[in-house]
Amino acid sequence: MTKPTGAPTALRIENWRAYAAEQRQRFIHDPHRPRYHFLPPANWTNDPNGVIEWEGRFHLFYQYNPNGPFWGTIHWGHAVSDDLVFWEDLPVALSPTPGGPDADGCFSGCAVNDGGVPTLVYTGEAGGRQAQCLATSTDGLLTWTKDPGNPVLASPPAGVRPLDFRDPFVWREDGIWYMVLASGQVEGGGVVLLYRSPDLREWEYLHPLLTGEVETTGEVWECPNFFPLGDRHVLIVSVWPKHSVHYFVGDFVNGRFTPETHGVLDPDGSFYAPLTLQDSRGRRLMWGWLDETGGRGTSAGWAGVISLPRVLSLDAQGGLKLEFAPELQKLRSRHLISDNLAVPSAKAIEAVKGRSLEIRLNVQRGSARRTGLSLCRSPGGEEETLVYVDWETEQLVIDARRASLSAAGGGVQTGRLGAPGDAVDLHLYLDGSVLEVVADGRLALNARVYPSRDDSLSVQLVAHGGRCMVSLDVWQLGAIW
Ligand code: DQQ
Repeated sequence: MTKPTGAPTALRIENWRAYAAEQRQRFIHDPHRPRYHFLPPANWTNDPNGVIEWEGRFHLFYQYNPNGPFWGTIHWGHAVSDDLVFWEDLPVALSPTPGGPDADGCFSGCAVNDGGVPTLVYTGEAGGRQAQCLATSTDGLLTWTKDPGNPVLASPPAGVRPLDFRDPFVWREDGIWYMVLASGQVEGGGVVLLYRSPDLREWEYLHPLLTGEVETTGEVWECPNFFPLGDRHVLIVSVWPKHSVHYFVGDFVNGRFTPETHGVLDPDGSFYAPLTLQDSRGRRLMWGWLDETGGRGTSAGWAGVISLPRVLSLDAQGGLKLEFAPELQKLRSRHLISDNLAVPSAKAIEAVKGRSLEIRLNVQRGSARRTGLSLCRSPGGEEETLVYVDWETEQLVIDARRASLSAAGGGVQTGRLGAPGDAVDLHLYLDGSVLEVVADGRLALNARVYPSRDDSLSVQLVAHGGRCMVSLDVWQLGAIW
């Protein structure tokens, strides 16, 4: 393994806090850097890992490269929050151990409470092989000791791709630990493998929980989540190499999962590798990785953002619903506008400017073919990002093709609204280069946008091919650092 040469990885908490604060300060003038999303003080992050509520506080771990804003030498970074909104940086939790089963990286995994002992279950990578490892803490989740028995599970069953065997998601049921791991079939598509254990250390393979077809859900699955929701069970998988996230809803009886509904979470976007947690209020919360898409290289000094938390639920048809966690309302620093407006074709909202906004918009069908917003808009419209409902195709669209005059990567993302009726509720969070949108509490699209002009700050309502009515609320949001 390459010895980390970038950021420190073994600082005590006071020194880490000082390091993190200094790093965050470095980026305060970067207009693309989010102000209220969690991301590491500097360098790279990808998947959220090991989210757990422990003694009333939420711990978030994350894939972290201390050596720069690119994937490699993967550690677990760590942060803690009292309220899911404000996060405090904590020292790096896991680093690769030279000569160990995680010598080349501490890949994704989860955190569980093993009879009062906080325990991380993660994938170690060494020499191209992946195996499951444990680490425990005795000082309130600050420092972690790797299990002397690592790896606790070294190789996958026959018929499964031997070099893709990762991302443990573990739960306890009737006094037994269960674990799902993701891989791909040697002949076939992705697979989620089901295991059980009395003690997290001895694992027995049961059977595949679900297998997929290459044509529909890709070659390899990653980052499985499997959990009860209402009276059903939900399986979420991330599809590699396509970077899309699929979910299945069905029943789990006698260890067998029978999916009935299949959908795509956040189609077309930069949202990947989500991890969920059931909190002490019984809510199923979900965070994902928002990848960079702007081709900025390593010059920015940071890359990757953790999404805002969403609360999952099911509709009567077994479709997955999602809403931003209500705690995020704490971010509101100023209510900029609350209005009902007729939109003839395009209407600037003078009161609203900025890239740190929450927008709630109810758009009514009217005679327009498309209704929505232009965001991050320069005064002459040279740069803008469009978010709109296309009533003809019944789609939600983010069109970022003109988001930036200089950065690469802005495309068009679409998601099916499915019989939108006469009005659609849009809930948007804009934070520097991050745009997260939820429509009608059931469809999410996420985009990264990198306007090049300092004055690309305006917001405009737009209606194409007719008129419409909208009601609108906009808040300026504060920073969490
Ligand atoms: N990222 C991790 C893997 C996981 C992938 C490595 C998904 O454990 O499968 O950084 O982004």
